[in-house]
Amino acid sequence: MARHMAMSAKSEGFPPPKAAAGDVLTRLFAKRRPLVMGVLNVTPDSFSDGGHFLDARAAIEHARRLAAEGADILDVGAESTRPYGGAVRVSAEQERERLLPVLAEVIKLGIPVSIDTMKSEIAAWALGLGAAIVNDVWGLQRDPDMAKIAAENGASVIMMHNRDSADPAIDIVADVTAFFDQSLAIAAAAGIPSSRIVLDPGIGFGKTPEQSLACIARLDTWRRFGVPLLVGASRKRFIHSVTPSDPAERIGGSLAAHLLAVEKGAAIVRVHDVAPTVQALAVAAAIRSAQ
Ligand code: HH2
Repeated sequence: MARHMAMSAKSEGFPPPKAAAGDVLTRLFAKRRPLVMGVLNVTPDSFSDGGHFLDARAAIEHARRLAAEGADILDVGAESTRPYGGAVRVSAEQERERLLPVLAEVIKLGIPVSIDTMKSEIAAWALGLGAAIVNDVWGLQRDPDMAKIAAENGASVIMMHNRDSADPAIDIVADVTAFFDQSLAIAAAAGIPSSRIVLDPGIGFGKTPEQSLACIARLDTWRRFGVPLLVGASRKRFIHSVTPSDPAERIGGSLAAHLLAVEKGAAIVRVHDVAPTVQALAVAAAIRSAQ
């Protein structure tokens, strides 16, 4: 899109290191600007948009809208991760049933699709349909077959930090770093090349609001891993801790968080509100290149 062209190749964190030819990430990063991943939750209970897109027609329509608004990647999930507790685990069968009428249609839109799942069997099925990326909110550390499935299918993987519960007493940056070390070791052992890896500190997952803020503020710490970083701050509760607001009213906070994340090295932002994010990133890039 024309507005994307205003974005500067000099944006922080670009080009991301070590991408091999042929990988979906390589093709995406050839755009030489931060990427916008649009969220499609085919769930009844997601924290900010649960129930909106459980109907297949509504879900496909929403995916079209995200694409038209400039999403670079569509992240499709059918089990709420419920970062704030109260998650209702769904069986693989239920997850597949929700995805079945939606996923292939979304893939047909021609934009790379990531599958947001904690289950290797769902990942394998989605990759078979043509999804290109596995988004694992447990960083390959929960389902023992996840790394193997990603490796065998030549998929890219988003490895997100997570904890069963928040502990305000810990050094969250050290905890995330140790988790990334472990996830990277699992990926390497399975034969996933670093050109197919994205790391994500998991904003809101097993973190106090203060720890989520710290993960964005200190994002540049994890540049040393030499792989692209993703931040998903969209509508999350830490925004409410700064300015009390319902999830749908957190767009301003989400934009602030994602712009600062990009300044600190995020190569991908995961958002519900694609159009305002694309605009904010384009304006920020135009200002940067006008200096
Ligand atoms: N956040 C959510 C879900 N998946 N994946 C990555 N990589 N990073 C994130 O920050 C992330 C994620 C939570 O947001 P949402 O999908 O809107 O909610 P829910 O999990 O309740 O469906």
